[in-house]
Amino acid sequence: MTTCNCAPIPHLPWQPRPAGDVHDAPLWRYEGNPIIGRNPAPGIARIFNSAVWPWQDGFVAVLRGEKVNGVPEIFLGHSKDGLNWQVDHDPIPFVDEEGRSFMPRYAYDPRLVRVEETYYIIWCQDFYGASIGMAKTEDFETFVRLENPFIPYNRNAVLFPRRVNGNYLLLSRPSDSGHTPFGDIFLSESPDMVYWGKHRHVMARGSVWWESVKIGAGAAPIETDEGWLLFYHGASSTCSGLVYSIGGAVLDRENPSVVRYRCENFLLTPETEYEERGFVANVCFPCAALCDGATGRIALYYGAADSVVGVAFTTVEEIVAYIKAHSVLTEQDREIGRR
Ligand code: BMA
Repeated sequence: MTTCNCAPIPHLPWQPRPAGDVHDAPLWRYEGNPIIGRNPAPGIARIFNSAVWPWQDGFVAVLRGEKVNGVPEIFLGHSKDGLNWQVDHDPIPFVDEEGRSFMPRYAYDPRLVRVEETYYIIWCQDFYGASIGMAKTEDFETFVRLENPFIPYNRNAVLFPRRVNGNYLLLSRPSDSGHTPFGDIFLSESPDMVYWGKHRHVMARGSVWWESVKIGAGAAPIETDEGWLLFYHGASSTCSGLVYSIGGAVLDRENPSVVRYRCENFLLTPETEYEERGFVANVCFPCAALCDGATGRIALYYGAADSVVGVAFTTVEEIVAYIKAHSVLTEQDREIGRR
């Protein structure tokens, strides 16, 4: 039995797997999806690829809000149950170290992770080209920008929820300036969240069709006794554009650039109306996975069709067992990722 190292989240949203569910992978959609629909607040046309974390007696979210002028910004959301959300009407007011307003020109695909007593928000933004932006907060009132960790072009940065061997760990996906037709996941280390190095290759885009164009880390990894459970996205090319599915892997606990298990099957692929139809069709894009340490239940938050937010459920035990049972590793997965 696989166990996790997560704190209890007694109020984690949950729905059991529906009887008669015919999906191969044990990851099932919330029946009330989408949980955030279109036009959720004045001036915001769509909220999708967004991340959630427990906060006080409820949850807080960093939301990718596409404004009615088309510019994406990050908005804060609050929820008691993780399913019904109040969305702030103004973007998060980021400041610099001196407290002066320091807003990104655009910001999208945010992730949210607590490490020790600090909450970090990590997103993609303009840095003379698409790259990674970061900020920290301790109270969800003051949000202080950190130095950008990488030069362009880079996207899909995901922080680990604890230091490993004394260093912060950040996954990212080096890219180009457009709709990047390639992409592998890399790992970088930092002693202070400012200087990043010891870069390692983690996983290449896959040899199977659903992740053959590019992959990118999705949710902050969940620590289990088998290793770090990582939900990621994989894109494949079709006659009508890219299709984004959700995949799963388990990374080595002490050396996370080594992949221990990697599922050759997708865990979830667009098939509902709200995933197949929208601003960008056929997208399931995971950004957060919350795990209740008491039960091993997981709530996975994902953007659907670049239009709305959905939730899916699984358990640590079931999903790790499925990933292990269908694991196919390449030489690049197994190696430490240094050349
Ligand atoms: C990627 C990112 C995501 C988006 C996806 C599908 O390149 O921009 O934000 O969900 O494309 O459009």
